Amino acid sequence: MKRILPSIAAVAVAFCLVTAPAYALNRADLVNQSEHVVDGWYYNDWFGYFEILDNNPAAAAGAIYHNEHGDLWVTSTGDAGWWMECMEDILGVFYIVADSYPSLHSPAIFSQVEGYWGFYVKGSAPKRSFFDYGSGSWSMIPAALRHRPDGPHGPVPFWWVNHGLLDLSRRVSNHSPVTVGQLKNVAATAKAFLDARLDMRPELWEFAFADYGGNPFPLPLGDPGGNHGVANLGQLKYLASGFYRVLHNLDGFDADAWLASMGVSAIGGYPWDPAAPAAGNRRPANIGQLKLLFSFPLDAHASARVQSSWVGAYLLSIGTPPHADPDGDGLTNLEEFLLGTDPTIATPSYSPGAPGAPALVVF
Ligand SMILES: [Ca+2]
Repeated sequence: MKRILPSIAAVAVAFCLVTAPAYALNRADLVNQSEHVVDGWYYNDWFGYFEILDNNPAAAAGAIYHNEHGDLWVTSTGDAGWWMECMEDILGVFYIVADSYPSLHSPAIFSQVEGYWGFYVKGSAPKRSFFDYGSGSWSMIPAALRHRPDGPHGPVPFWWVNHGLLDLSRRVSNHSPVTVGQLKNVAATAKAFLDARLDMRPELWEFAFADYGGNPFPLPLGDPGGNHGVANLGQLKYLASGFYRVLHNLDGFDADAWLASMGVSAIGGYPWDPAAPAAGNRRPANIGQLKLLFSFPLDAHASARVQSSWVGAYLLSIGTPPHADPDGDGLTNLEEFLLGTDPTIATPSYSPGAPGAPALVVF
């Protein structure tokens, strides 16, 4: 930090020439403008979650861990904003003002990503997109920068936020019990996410739940009385089971490695012991367990796809050889399943340029 402080002061002076210094804000002011959530964590409407790392909220300068930006050293600018320096020397230094955030300024003399007025796209972590007003182009910050898409309520992936599963302004303890309504809402949303993300077919959900009680979807959401009851571990495991069958049959996503990073061992493909005494299933499920089971970070694994070998296993289970072509149209049963065509009726050829080929419509 010491090496940049004199230069920060110099630029702060430069800024003062163009932005009249009405007042000075330091890190303690940032803390005071935010709501204390839990432990060292704070939250405010414009900047989101951050954690102070020195247990000293009154410090005028110091480190914070920000939910999306990572480790930052925060100092005063001498006026209405803050200097925030990336402590891993990747993002450089940013000048941030509450009224204009997520627009921010990175002076060229410090920044390793070119000096510019940029616009940070909230929620674009871990890739973290910035729009450079100077060049009129987008830039992406390397995902390697330390980042965890969580907060005091974490771990939670961004698809939870993007699908409205999490109200970041509310405090919920991981030890709170889960209601049946919350469990159904999370499971239904997770299914909708996977349906869109993996182009899941309904038949694969049937297959995924076949060994663990049968496909529960669509869930009976309209049950106001029951929805306020406390969900138990058996219900949680049942609803999560099909998801883990799907997650363990993806290319491009290692479910076991992800669980291991969370401190959980998968036993027989499930993040719980299937041989555990059934009596334990009547214990209440808590919010932390719900988040853990449904917080698979697929939005960070863009290449993840359902394995064709798993689809083939499903086809075999219903007596349809995956590589056979009973209608002789040149498409195997596996290909027809993935295309959504009927494997018993020859699909018209649609090679590019063939007469009558369907046009590709781009919206
Ligand atoms: Ca065929």
